[in-house]
Amino acid sequence: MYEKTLVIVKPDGVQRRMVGTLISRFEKVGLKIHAMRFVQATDEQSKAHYAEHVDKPFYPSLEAYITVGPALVFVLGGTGAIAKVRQLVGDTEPASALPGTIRGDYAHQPLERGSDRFLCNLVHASANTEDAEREVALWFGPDEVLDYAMIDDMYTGL
Ligand code: IDP
Ligand code: MG
Repeated sequence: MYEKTLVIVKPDGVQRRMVGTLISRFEKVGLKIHAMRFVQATDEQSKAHYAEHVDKPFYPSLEAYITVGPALVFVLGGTGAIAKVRQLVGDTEPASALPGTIRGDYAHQPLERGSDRFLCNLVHASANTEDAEREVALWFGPDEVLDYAMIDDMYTGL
């Protein structure tokens, strides 16, 4: 099924000049960009986006991390895109993320879950259908999520 999912290049990805590299990883597997915005997230946006984590002990460090500088927020689409993007992104903990995943390849920070410091892992990706719908609507208005044909769509049937 065709799905849309929300992805964020977090501030560490921007500050490490990895925006182009990371977008490229998603384009290479055939995902389509439907929306994109460069944002300095507010504390309120962090709390809304990470609602499930607001009461956890690590939340203050997560909010400090996601608001430390601008982030690139975007919507990607494709068949099974939600699970596909999560697979590409890899495990939350950089040390456990498999080689070949974005976090496994580029996020070398040795911090583990339970730390009260920043757990920098370069990208966010929606975890499931419900989160994807909620997160896309949180960051983009309906008119900002664009549907259009890719070059390969134009040759279908030839
Ligand atoms: P996910 O990003 O792989 O979906 P979640 O468990 O939803 O992982 O956590 C959201 C984000 O919060 C993580 O990507 C990471 O930046 C941060 N985080 C998660 N667990 C911890 C922790 O134990 N300490 C510090 N930060 C954490
Ligand atoms: Mg999550």
